[in-house]
Amino acid sequence: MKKQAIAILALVLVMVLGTSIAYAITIAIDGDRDPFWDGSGSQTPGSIGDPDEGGINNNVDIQTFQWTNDQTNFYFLIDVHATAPLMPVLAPIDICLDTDSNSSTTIPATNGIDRNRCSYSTGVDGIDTIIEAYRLSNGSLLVDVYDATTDPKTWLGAGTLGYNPSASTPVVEISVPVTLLGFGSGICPNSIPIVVYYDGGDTNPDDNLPDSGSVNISCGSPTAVSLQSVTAQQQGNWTILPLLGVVVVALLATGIALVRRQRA
Ligand SMILES: [Ca+2]
Ligand SMILES: [Ca+2]
Ligand SMILES: [Ca+2]
Ligand SMILES: [Ca+2]
Repeated sequence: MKKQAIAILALVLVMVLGTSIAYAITIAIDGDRDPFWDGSGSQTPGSIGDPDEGGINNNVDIQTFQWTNDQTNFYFLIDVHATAPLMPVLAPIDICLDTDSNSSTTIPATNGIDRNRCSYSTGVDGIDTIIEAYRLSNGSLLVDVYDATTDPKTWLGAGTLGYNPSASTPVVEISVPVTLLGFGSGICPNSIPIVVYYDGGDTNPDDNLPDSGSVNISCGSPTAVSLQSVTAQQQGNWTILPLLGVVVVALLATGIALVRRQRA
């Protein structure tokens, strides 16, 4: 193969790889911080910080809360004021949302535990949905999504929890289908009041983000993130198949060009 043809093929490969990286964004829910959490592919995750509280052990002390979404899922990240987060067995992380911005759809007064976790003591009202992430002693990682306006809460469905203290950049990652939050099909609020609760197991006090009031997160445009998925395998399919197709076309084109030159 001539040098020119090799150079053209290399250029095509670089262009294809660059295009794939720009659009095939995957946040793997594996407890390891993906670089996409710093922004990539036309999406910039929301981010809010929380102080290092002296009375809270740093491995259960929220430092950063981040979020982003695509058409299918909401993605959340929690980092702590320590090298790695700790999730003791059955000690949950709760993400409490006011999905309808309506204070009358809220946690009943009879459910004191969730009212307390969702920071009701400091004036937050209107929480109607709770995303609860926790792990079992057998190693299972679970995310339950609840309608919190009933007592007991009504289970709506499951999300995905990523927790791995041995990861190279350990964080807690959570994904939840937007449909479980009542979003999707054109319903995507600009503002969703939210409170995060991190239970440290036997460590008291627990951390709330914020300490009072609520953080507004945006569901944003349903196309804020393109082609995200929660598994590396799907990214491989999306990235490699089109790449193989373009490489085959490029090789054929190069071959035809060489044959034509030899004949000429
Ligand atoms: Ca990850
Ligand atoms: Ca602390
Ligand atoms: Ca904190
Ligand atoms: Ca509400």
